[in-house]
Amino acid sequence: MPRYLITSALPYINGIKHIGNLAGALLPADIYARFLRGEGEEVLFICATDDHGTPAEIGAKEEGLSTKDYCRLWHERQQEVYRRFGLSFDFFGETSAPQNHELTRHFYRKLAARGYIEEKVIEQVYSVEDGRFLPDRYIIGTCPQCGYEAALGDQCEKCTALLDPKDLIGPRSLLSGTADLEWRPTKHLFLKLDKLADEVRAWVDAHREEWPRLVSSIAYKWLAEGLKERCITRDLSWGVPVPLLEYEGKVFYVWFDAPIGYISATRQWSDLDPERRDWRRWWYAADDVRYVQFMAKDNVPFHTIFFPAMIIGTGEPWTKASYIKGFSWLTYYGGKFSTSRKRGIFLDQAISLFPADYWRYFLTAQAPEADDSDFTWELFASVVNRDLANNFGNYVQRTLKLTQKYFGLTVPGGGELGPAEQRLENDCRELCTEYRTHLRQLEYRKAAYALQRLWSRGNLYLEERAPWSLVKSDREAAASVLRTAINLIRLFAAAAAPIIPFTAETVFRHLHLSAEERTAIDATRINLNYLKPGHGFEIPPPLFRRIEAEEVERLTAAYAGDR
Ligand code: B3M
Ligand code: ZN
Repeated sequence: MPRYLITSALPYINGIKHIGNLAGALLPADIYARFLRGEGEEVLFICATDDHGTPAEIGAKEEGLSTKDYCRLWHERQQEVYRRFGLSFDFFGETSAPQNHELTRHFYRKLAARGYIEEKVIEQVYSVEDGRFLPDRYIIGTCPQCGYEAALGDQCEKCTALLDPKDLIGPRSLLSGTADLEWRPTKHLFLKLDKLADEVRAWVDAHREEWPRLVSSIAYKWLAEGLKERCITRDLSWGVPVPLLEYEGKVFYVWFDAPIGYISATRQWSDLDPERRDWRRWWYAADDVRYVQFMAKDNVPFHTIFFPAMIIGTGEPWTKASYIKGFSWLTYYGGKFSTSRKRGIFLDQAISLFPADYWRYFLTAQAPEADDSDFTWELFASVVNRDLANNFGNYVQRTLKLTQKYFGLTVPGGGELGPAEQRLENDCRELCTEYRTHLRQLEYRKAAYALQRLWSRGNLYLEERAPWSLVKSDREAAASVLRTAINLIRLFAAAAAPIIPFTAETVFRHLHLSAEERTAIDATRINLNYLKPGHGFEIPPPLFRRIEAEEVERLTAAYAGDR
């Protein structure tokens, strides 16, 4: 039986992320972790802030803080927001931690010792007006591959091509907008990806059948372009310093130390309790670990090529990804979310507008899996109203209130289960099996669809058996229907728990369920006669509220940005 190591792409430290970041990495990773824990699997779910690179340096300057203080502040703020969204990391670390500095230097030394690092003097962009060398990300221009006009010097976010600032057509400084850029010579270190290409390709080939098409196609596109040596150092003061005498003022490229952050965040976790936790057990010669990574598609090249090449180059048995779940974009009214243009919805705003579970459910049902998925407030409201409020929420209220009205606040006794209940149980068994299969296979839209059909099946049962009229002619039979219906609530909440954990918790509490009574959705354990007559319950407040048209209008106007 494998153990499951789960990581979500490490969010950049600079500021609160938007709901697209939640949809395309953090949330699906969390749902998977919660689901597997519920299935009794051993899981370690790790994330961290990606602290290095230019975004932190620039952000700190803007806020008048030292980069260190800036990172501490935003790390805490991000952690707090993720907690409010119910993200159940076993540990949320930071790539600026000493553990990451140490491990990054270790990777570098191993790669250098094995001949995969080369030093070169290169011409680098110096901006006279800005008075500094410009990191690749601060040079903007037209992508030579696809013609996108706002490509950055390291990558075109439209076509995902990895770029060099030299490739850009019409380059300008992103800081000042100046086109007065000079090339000046400076020394840098390069990772010889070309020498590792065959081994990386063999590794990708070994996974080609299993990985989602989105992921393997990006990997093969990259391999087809040919792997070239890649600069892994930068002229910056914030980052992991290069441990060489003549490299003062230079640090490792953020994409060199960030993926190592997965490992070192695990080490941060185990350093807190070394008697009971062992990071190596997950990361080093860990043959029984199934490692699943979650990320948006622009991160895929780094995880299918660059990081595995680094690992292979060390010659050491670091854990490589078994499965990579890549996501397309969540768009906002057909366009991109934009932090700089304040377009879209940031997580702190989102959580102040609606409880976490509304977002968690919506972003699962509309997950940008194979294709981009478009956010509109109309769609958000219609999914919340239809699936959460009208379907699941109503079912719970209706069932418990009817029971209270006719039998009081305990599971009613009497009556026999008949063919309708048998059919119901069979259907639930099938739908739960389907749901669990989709979650195992990381198919989020399909999983949400199965869940929604499971809830509908409950409403259908109520309609079919109509306990409100049955009670007049056959009180015992009505009791058995409502008893079954309450048992269904338990099943519905247990199934939904990985996706909407807060609501599931509310339901469990009101049904007075113990910890072990809160799971059990595998077909062999489904039992609609589990909660026995006399078991007490309370009526929860309405689980979800409907979002009406005026509110949609108000939100649409308030979150328009400059579109
Ligand atoms: N911070 C990019 C991003 O947030 C980058 C991911 C690092 S994963 C090791 O999209
Ligand atoms: Zn492009």
